Amino acid sequence: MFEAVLDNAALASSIYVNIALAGLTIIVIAVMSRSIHDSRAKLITMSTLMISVVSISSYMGLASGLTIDPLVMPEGHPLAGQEVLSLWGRYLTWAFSTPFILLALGLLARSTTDKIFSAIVLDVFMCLTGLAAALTTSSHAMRWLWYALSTAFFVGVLYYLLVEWPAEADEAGTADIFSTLQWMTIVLWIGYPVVWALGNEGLALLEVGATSWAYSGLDIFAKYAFTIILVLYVSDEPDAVVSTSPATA
Ligand code: RET
Repeated sequence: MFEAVLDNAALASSIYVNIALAGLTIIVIAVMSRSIHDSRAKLITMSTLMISVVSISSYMGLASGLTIDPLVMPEGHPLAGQEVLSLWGRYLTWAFSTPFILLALGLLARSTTDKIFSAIVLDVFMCLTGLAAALTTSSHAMRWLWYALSTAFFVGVLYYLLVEWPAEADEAGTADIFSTLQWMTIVLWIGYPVVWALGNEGLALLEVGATSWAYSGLDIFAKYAFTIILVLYVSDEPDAVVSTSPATA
């Protein structure tokens, strides 16, 4: 599958641009983290750094063709009987990268361990059932049933982002930065199921290169821009993010 990627300029660029940006983000954050000393502020920073560590590995998997396969679509799919290129490694590796986004947001809101844990479990299963939707070739209906299950888990994640964590961020004194990152996350994350539905694996309105670029574009903002915004805030080490809680300080 390595050649199949190189032969398609849109597909190849959507992958290589992200390898470069993930690498750059890792270097920038690693350098910035040297001047952050509080352990809690550092944990938030390291959590965001891990997003790019997973991302560069994920895109290497795609670039090498290791996590891409041609799948024959079942009856009922717009491309039934034809081979569709599935970049299934994306869905698998989201299960490792998105928890770090939620961990960073949960820590920023000073949420409790049980809530962060629940949001992350729902998120991991959202990604894994999304992977199942992409890999199911036995039945078209089953592909969309997996999609529906994944969406149900996503609604659970949105509950934490929209209801639980904003209230906690308010109390913690991080409401301003939290609401910026919260809305960025909500809007961008809703883009992923939309791209899946419109992309070559769903309704096939977009071909493989356009589908991949749509995910890559979302990734650039949901991962690297998110990371930079959060670490710029944390690097000031404001009272609201350091180890001693504002209430006991
Ligand atoms: C899928 C398809 C099935 C339905 C839903 C999905 C949601 C995916 C999301 C992905 C977010 C990914 C991010 C990656 C950054 O590393 C699996 C596309 C609901 C929300 C932020």
